[in-house]
This record gives sequence, structure tokens and C-alpha cells, in this order.
Amino acid sequence: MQAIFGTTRSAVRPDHALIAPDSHVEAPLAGWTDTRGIVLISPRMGARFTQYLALMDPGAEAAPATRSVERFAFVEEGRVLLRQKAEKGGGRSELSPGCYVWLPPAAEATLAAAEASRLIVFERRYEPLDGVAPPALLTGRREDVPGEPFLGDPAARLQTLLPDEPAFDMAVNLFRYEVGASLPFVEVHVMEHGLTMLSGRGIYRLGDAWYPVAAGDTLWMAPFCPQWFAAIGTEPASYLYYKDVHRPPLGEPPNGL
Ligand code: UGY
Ligand code: MN
Repeated sequence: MQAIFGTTRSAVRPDHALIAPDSHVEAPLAGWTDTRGIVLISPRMGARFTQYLALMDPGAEAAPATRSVERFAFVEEGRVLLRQKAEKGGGRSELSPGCYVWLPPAAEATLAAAEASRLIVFERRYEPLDGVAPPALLTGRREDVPGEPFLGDPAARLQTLLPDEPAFDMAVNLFRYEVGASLPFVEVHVMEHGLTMLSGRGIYRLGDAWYPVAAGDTLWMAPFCPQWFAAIGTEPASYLYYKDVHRPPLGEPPNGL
């Protein structure tokens, strides 16, 4: 949909942002060949994670993320080959739309596009937890994950794509709302979110603003940003979102004390 000249629904505020597709700007992504990146959320806006779109041409490759960084990639379109180094078993798997991979820091694995592919990627610095080993590489498919009624509402269903275990410091979930369904209350919480609408439409309340949102829009919610959503229109609304989990809210002690 073409925005009226000089206007956009995109809005960037201190505690939240809406990035609509009409304001996307492509740029090369470090470590990715033949790929156009669109960085949607980053520490430069105040977030503690990065969310970007990776638009891979056929044959494009992504090297592992830098040493301390974990990466979650969800295939929206195309076909991507995940190749693990020989010493890690040399496994290969094919990721089609709806498939995802979580790569631990320093994962010895690459992603290669078998055809033009579009990935939604979340990255953050992995925060180790005393006495808990970091998880190993993990892949999955959205259709294999059950959709649980959210706080008892069967019209709002949540799929939890990563294991809900202390070893994981990020959660990535899929939320699907029937038309007219909503979050049951305005949430205010310490976790932050990065979110992309995958289908449908709705209204997102962020802080004291209400935004019409539709498939393709990306939202950032800082910790404690009041948030609420209701699905409207003619088809169910769904979104993929990130949140930080399982780590002490005080953060790391200074100098390891
Ligand atoms: O997991 C969550 O905090 C989720 N209910 N938030 C959201 O969808 N904005
Ligand atoms: Mn929330």
C-alpha cells in the first residue's frame, strides 16, 4: 500500500516503535553474502537486542554470529539450508517457510539460501547462568508446536517456539488471534519485545498511543511499555515476537561481584 507522499505510519518513541514496510531501507548485513538486510530494532534505539529482515538471494550465505551472540532465524519465504561443521556432526537440514533455527553463540553452522529467501532474525548477547549449560543448536517447525489458549481464551492462542527452560534467555512465540480477540488486559512488564505482524490486522496500544497495524509491520516495546492488542478485520491476526526471559532483573553484577 502506497503511503501518501511525506507521510508514514512509522513512529519511533523513547519506549516503543512502529516500523511500517513503506519506511524500510535495505543495507548490507555484516557476515551475510548476497543478502539485503533491513534492521528494524537495535541497541541504537534503546533495545537490548537486534531484530532484522534478511533478504537472501539464491546462493547467499550467513556466517555464524559473532562469539557471544545467539541468533534465532524464522523462514518467512524461500528455502534455506542449515549446514553444521563436520566436527559438529556435519548435519544438514532444509528450512522451508514456518521453520526456524536457534543458533547458540559461536555455533559452527551456516545458513545458505537454496532460493530467494526472507528471514526474520532476532539476536542478543547470550547471558550465561551459573551452573546452567547453554543450549545446543535447535530447529523446529511452527506446525509442530501446539497453540495453547492464552490465559484461558481459545480465541487467542500462543505457540512457544523455544523450550521454556532457564538455559534459554530468549523466548520467541507465535500469537494468533481470531477477529475480535484481544490481549485480556494492558500488560506492563520488565521484558522487552520485538514483534512482526505475519497476517491480519489490528490495533496495538503502546504507551498512550493506539496504532492500526497490519501484516509486515514491526513493533518494539521497551521494558515497562504498556501494551495491548485487539484483532480486527476479516481474517485472524498473527505475530511472531521476541522477549527476554529467565534472567535476574537486576542484571549482571559489576566486575563479576
Ligand atoms: O508474552 C507476552 O508478554 C505477550 N503476551 N505480549 C504481547 O503479546 N504484547
Ligand atoms: Mn507482553
